[in-house]
Amino acid sequence: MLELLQFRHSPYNEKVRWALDLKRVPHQRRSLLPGPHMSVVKRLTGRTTTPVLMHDGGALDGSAQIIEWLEVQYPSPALLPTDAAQREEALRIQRWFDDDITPRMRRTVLDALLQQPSMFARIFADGAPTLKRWAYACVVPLAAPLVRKGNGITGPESVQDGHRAAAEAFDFVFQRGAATGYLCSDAFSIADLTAASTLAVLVRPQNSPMACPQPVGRGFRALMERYAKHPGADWVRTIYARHRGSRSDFDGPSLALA
Ligand SMILES: N[C@@H](CCC(=O)N[C@@H](CS)C(=O)NCC(=O)O)C(=O)O
Repeated sequence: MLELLQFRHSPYNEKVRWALDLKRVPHQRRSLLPGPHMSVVKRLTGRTTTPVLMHDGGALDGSAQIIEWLEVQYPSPALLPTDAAQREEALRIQRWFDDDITPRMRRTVLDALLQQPSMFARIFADGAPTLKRWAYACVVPLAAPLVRKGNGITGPESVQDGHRAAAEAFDFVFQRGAATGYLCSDAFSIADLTAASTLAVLVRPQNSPMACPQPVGRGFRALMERYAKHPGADWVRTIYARHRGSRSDFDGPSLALA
């Protein structure tokens, strides 16, 4: 049985959950807490990033690499266009989000969450046993400077840069999605899945795994409201409604789907 080691709220983890769900791949999910995850993940991959997919005794990390592997093992439905030029373009959009837009936006999101460490703890420890949630909420304020440093939150300029990345991405999906509803060709692909997973962190589509525990803190609410009326946010909601389904369960819907 495949096992996904995940953070519950993370664009890269959402990408892989979404691909697994779409392809109806039987698997289990284990939610890790940022921080304590490090020793677990490093032992498996030599790095500390999630998602990690455990398969046949091996461990794969990197959302793009995991999805590439899934695409070979579980080809249907395909996430890559068959046309070579369109496939190259879909992969280029994925790389742009993975390597540029998402890490920049993440600084702004984490900065807003860390203004209220209890909110950060609640989002990431959502679903954990009470005692674990409580212990995590005690540790997060102490670990906040490390989280900032590890994610490149060096001051107001890095937060502003995240806003520039978000604006660029929302404009892009609105403009590129205008003709067919999709970013590449006229069908859903890895480009849409990647862009929507990243922007879902700000849009928080209802009835999806990326909706967060309510109520959200004031700083984070202000951040969500800043982009809620952007037409690109409508694109994200539409893609979620059409292609994500309403699986708000982080912990193993695929077992039920198998
Ligand atoms: N390029 C990687 C990035 C993964 C990544 O940055 N994951 C974050 C969560 S959003 C993480 O696990 N951070 C914790 C760490 O780096 O220790 C991917 O596509 O999977």
